[in-house]
Amino acid sequence: MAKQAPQSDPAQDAPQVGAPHHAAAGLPAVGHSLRMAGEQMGARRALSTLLKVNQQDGFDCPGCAWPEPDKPHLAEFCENGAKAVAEEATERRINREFFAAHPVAELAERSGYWLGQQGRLTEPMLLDEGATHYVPVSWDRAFAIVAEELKALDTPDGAAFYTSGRTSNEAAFAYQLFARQLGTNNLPDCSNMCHESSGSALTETLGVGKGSVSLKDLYQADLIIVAGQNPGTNHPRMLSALERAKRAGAKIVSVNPLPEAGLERFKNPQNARGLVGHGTKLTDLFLQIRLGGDLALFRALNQLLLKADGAVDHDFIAEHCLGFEDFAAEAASTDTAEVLAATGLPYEQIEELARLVLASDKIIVCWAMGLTQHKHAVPTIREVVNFLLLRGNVGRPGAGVCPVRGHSNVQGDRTMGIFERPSQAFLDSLGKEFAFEPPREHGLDAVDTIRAMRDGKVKVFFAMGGNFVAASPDTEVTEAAMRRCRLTVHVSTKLNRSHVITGSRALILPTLGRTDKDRTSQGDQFVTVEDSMGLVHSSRGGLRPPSSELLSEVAIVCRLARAALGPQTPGNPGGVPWEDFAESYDTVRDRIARVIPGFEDFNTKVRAPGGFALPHGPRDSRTFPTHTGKANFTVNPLTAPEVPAGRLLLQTLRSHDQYNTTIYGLDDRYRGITGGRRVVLVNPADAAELGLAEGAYVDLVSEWTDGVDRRAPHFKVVHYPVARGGAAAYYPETNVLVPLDSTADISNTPTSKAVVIRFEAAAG
Ligand SMILES: Nc1nc2c(c(=O)[nH]1)N[C@H]1C(S)=C(S)[C@@H](COP(=O)(O)OP(=O)(O)OC[C@H]3O[C@@H](n4cnc5c(=O)[nH]c(N)nc54)[C@H](O)[C@@H]3O)O[C@H]1N2
Ligand SMILES: Nc1nc2c(c(=O)[nH]1)N[C@H]1C(S)=C(S)[C@@H](COP(=O)(O)OP(=O)(O)OC[C@H]3O[C@@H](n4cnc5c(=O)[nH]c(N)nc54)[C@H](O)[C@@H]3O)O[C@H]1N2
Ligand SMILES: [Mo]
Repeated sequence: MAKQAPQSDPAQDAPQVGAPHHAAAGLPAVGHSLRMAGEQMGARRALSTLLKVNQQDGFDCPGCAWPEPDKPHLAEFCENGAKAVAEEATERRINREFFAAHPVAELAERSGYWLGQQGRLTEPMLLDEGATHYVPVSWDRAFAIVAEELKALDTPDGAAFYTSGRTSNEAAFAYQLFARQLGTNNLPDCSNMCHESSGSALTETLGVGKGSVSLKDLYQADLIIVAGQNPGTNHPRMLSALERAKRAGAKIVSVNPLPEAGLERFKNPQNARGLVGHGTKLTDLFLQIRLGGDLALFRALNQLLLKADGAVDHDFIAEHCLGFEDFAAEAASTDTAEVLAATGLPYEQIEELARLVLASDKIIVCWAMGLTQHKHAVPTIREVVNFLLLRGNVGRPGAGVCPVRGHSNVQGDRTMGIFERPSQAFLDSLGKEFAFEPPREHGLDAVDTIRAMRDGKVKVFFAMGGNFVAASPDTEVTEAAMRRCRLTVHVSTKLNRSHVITGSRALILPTLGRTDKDRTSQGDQFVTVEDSMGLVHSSRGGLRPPSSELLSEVAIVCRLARAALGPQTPGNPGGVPWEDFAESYDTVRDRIARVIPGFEDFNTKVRAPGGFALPHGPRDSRTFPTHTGKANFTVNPLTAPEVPAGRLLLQTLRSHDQYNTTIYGLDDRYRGITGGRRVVLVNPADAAELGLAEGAYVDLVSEWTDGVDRRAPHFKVVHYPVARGGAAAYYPETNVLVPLDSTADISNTPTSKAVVIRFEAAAG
């Protein structure tokens, strides 16, 4: 039997601190995943469900976007994937009695952890104007309310349609079509806060805003650089790929302000050696870089390579690239003193990395939030591309760019048109297929949506999944912005903070998750997703849905579209067969096949075992669909975050027991922290200078040019081997510290890895 949800809300600021681990996974990971799954689902349901994860007839793990190998292991999931599955497939339920018992004001005082622990949502709920409690509402009435509020807007741009990255391709395609038929490109998504910097940098330099490598490339690489990523926690199955690469002779370099356990040593839980032995040592060279020092590192590396004999692939550059001379001149001017200050690394380590590079024919660079969430994130990633282009490491086996995506279908959602700045070609194709004129003006991204709500310009906020209030920066500003809306709507599986910080009216629309069986009048339906490496495959849930009231995301979009756009029969301008879409996802896929390049014969190709790979010009044929038609070198002046004396730079990161804003538990096992989340990790030398005793309680106060002090109270100081000058604490508790206007140049991504803070003794 599954255990009941906790009644009380445990204190989160009294953690225990032990020694950090030096290896990831192994037997403890297996034990943790099964225990948590058993608590939420009961042992039998847990086992049968977990055996379906990432199998060809099963469902795509809602954990992360890491691809499945050709021949999946019998248990192709990881500890954290199992937690994500258990979180969704839990047997706990939230019913109308729950909402009757808890006023919204009380729920707003609860932690995100407690809210999530209550179970799956089971019926549509309405919080009416002036009401204190959510009450049940019929689906028809719910859609009528949204339609009514949309009609009352002066302009369609008064609405914003957010997407979190779990939404299937079919739902995403229908959703963006609905928004554009309504007349707006306001389609912000979690990507705006995540890998947008990668998309911006890669589109400009290579012409495709996605990674250029497959799993096979990783297995063939000579050198893999992992910068700004913690795969042991966030992409555990990547460790299996790194282990395999390592056994084939690859060298692995990790660039990180923290010594992350997963990158040091990996005990593969899928084989006996990993379960009981010492595991595989993964990292050959660890560069403990200062926060935001990566641009300086790659500039210095490029400078060294330009000086080395025969290091530059002149043939590749002459045939495929532009801008090499300007880049080379800039790189040659790199000032070593500036590099040392920005990176905090001994120069010998950078030289050692250069030697590894020169000894390697095929190189891959992997990265995640450690590179993307900085003010200079886009130039940093552009400089990574310069580094790879220099030696022709794009568009051949074993080499390329590997931005490791987060949400399991965040890449697919973008491919389907979830983007506030769609290309004209995409809009042309969409408009032609459905005989309507899509809006051409760019819409709002996540940060601009918050500004527009704050300023009263966006009045209807609709979210397809996610937890916008908790995931966004500047929590107080974002919450006030949400409260100014006329209507906030969330299509969700679980209760979260965004349901209780609401507009004048609010709706919770409960939906099926990945693990649930999706049955319509046309039989069992499956959906499709695209992984981090551009492979599209199907996902089919098998569990009985938590309630017969739930609709799929596709059905919700289609019924809403019908209610908001009015009756349109096929053949009429703008006619979309919404009813067919809702009943048969093949009919959605047939349209995707006609609108989006690479999806021709979608319904046939996706039924092949393992699905199919989307075309990728740079990878497949060294064709670069950039504005110049070539791969572009870029000039990226050296910058690094500036931190005044007496302050540290804070990065906000994930613990081992969370999925973004979903908190599974209060432990961060690999970092040795248990029983709480309100900790701040500080280097002992910095702590000594700042007078921060181990175990002391402090308030974190961020400083920004607007002069406002943003405060996160009561964090326990932990002395930890982080790079000097930086500190680390968990997201989302620290989002209150990230100023809304502190965003990356070009991509507008919040600088969640670079917040200047001071410490004040905590009250009480
Ligand atoms: N279990 C689990 N899996 C997840 C998620 C989750 O929350 N839980 N989230 C998913 C999502 S949406 C995403 S985007 C990914 C996130 O995956 P990650 O990017 O791995 O997540 P973070 O915890 O933000 O970790 C950032 C890493 O970058 C390092 N870092 C920070 N700043 C810098 C820097 O300036 N330079 C360098 N070189 N390193 C730096 C940090 O020390 C840390 O190791 O994971 C996905 N998978
Ligand atoms: N300070 C700071 N802020 C950050 C980050 C950071 O590193 N630091 N990281 C950023 C990143 S990388 C990201 S991606 C964003 C994440 O932002 P979001 O994607 O908005 O947040 P999540 O926490 O992943 O959303 C969790 C909610 O999604 C709903 N959900 C889960 N599964 C489904 C489903 O199948 N369908 C539907 N409709 N709903 C579902 C559940 O109700 C759950 O409560 O946060 C960003 N914010
Ligand atoms: Mo993300």
